[in-house]
Amino acid sequence: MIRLDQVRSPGDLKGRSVQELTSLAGEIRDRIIETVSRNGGHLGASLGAVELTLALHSVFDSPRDKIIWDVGHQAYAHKLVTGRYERFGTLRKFGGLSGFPKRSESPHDIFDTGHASNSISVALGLAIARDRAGEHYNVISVIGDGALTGGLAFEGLNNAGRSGTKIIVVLNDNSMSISRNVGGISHYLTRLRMARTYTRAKARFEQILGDLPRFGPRLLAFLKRFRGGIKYLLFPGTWFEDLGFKYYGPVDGHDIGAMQEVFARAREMDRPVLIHVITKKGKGYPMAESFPEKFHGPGPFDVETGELYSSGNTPTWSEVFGEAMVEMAEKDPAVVAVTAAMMDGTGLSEFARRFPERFFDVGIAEGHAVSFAAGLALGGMKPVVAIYSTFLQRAYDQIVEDVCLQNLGVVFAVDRAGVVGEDGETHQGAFDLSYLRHIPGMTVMAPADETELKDMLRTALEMGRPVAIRYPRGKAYGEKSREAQLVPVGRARVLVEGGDVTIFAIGAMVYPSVEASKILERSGVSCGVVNARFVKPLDIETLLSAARKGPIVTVEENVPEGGFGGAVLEALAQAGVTCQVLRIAMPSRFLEHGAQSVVREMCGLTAQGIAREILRFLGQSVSAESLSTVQGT
Ligand SMILES: Cc1ncc(C[n+]2csc(CCOP(=O)(O)OP(=O)(O)O)c2C)c(N)n1
Repeated sequence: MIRLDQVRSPGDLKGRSVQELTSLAGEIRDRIIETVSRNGGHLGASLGAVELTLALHSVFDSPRDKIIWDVGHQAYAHKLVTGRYERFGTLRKFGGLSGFPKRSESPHDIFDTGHASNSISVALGLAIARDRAGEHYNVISVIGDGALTGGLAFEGLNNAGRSGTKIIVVLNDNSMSISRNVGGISHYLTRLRMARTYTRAKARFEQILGDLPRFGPRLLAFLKRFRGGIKYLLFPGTWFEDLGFKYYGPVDGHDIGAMQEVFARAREMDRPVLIHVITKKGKGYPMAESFPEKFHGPGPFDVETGELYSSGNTPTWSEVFGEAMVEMAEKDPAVVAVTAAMMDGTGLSEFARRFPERFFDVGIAEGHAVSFAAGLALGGMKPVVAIYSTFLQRAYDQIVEDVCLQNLGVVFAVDRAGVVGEDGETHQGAFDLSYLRHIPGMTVMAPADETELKDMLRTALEMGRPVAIRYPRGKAYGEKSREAQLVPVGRARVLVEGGDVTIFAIGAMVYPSVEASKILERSGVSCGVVNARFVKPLDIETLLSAARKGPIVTVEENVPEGGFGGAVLEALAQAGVTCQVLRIAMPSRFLEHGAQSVVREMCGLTAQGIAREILRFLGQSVSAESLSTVQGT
């Protein structure tokens, strides 16, 4: 019997019996549960894909054969059998293993994934390049039924099927996205799943037809002449076959032997093959099987009880947004919410419960979500589209063409904007200010605290034009909540008066900037702080009056290019004002994973980091003492 700590590479899985691999699956599960319970992570998907991973790696020959994991959140078992067992305890920690496949981490990670639905397209491109080069490896896309709701997956299927290229798609169907999967495709997969009973049903059907005295036998013969015959009648068209794929399934995704057989058959075929594998999300950890949403991507938890370790009572930004949505919806029946498979993550669960007819989970379909919201707005509704900053990148064209060009009243609640933390590069909300700010007609706001988030949501809903409100992951500041008020559009708020330098901060960087000004004061620097509130339109008047006094510092959680600091520079140039400007922002590169606080610190996006940068900028010496004065505030 091989133990997990003896598996150095997938080669060690070759020739092992199903019994050995099944026992290894148990060990892998234990290691995943133990690690995720400490570090947080994508538990359910990874537990569900353990046998699938072992079957793939025991049949195929990675890294010669290329496995592309869609989203990549299910790839923990893959990491464990591809030489990363020892480092697995560092999963998602700063400097440790990434929670997603990373080419820089292992030759077995063929492609950096994190965003859903692209694996078939990537696999097809790779397969065509292989054929052109006269090479003969296999290319396998492993895609979930949730990821299959994304339009990009269909574009991939459409072209892969048509091309006739040798490519294998493993559809890992657990009938769950993060929440229960939605839409017609999900419904269709359920029907295919039912085909397990097809053989029995077919025999019964043939018997019934055969028994019918006059037309029965003739109808039976007629049906059998057609491709798929009775199967098509009972399960109209295996759509994948119509697209050009050889369809195998459904296969039990926890039966290693059964999967090995089908994978070996697929390996020998010289055309597109789709293998439909049925798995259970959270398999092997009863809590995760029973509560798949909670255990999709939990923070640290107690393995015995399944209780998540609490991180205090302060609400998260998403929770504040969700509460505000309920309040707005209570007052205005036109308010509706749209999410792209992130009901819980965006804080909309309570809204969905209270207003099921006004809540739309459209699946992993950000582009569709935005165009759909445009239609809702056109028809007189007030849609709020809640999407994470990085996932909204998928809908850039729809924001430009379908919303802004037509000046429609769609509100974008841009969650996870800024440093995201453990999910790393693919999930950092580093670009939304840049990709939203330049679109004509778009208003871009960022609240400093939860009261302001509620005020901004109310303001945006009253504006009847395209508005984006962006806020980060994690805890808000614990401000007392009150009735939402209107925010004067394009007006900043001066929070601290100061003469030597003025910080213009946006969103979650406002309070750290206020703390930084206190640190600077102790170093003898009089530092004003302005809560900019709007990236667009900018409060030019407040900006110019500060610029007349001295240097300006902008602080934002976005890359500097095209962000808030860029807007300030442009406005100053436009006004013909020459003034020293320091931009403090996320770095101009893809930012690695790690705890949000650690990564923020590394980027200097903390009170002390901001103060340090400003002291350097002003040419003053930076002593540890000067920076430590207001710690704990
Ligand atoms: C473009 C995009 N939108 C949203 C997400 C967030 N997300 C991560 S996993 C997931 C559900 C994926 O479901 P499925 O593919 O069925 O995999 P499962 O978790 O069920 O194994 C979602 C919505 C994402 N990664 N990418």
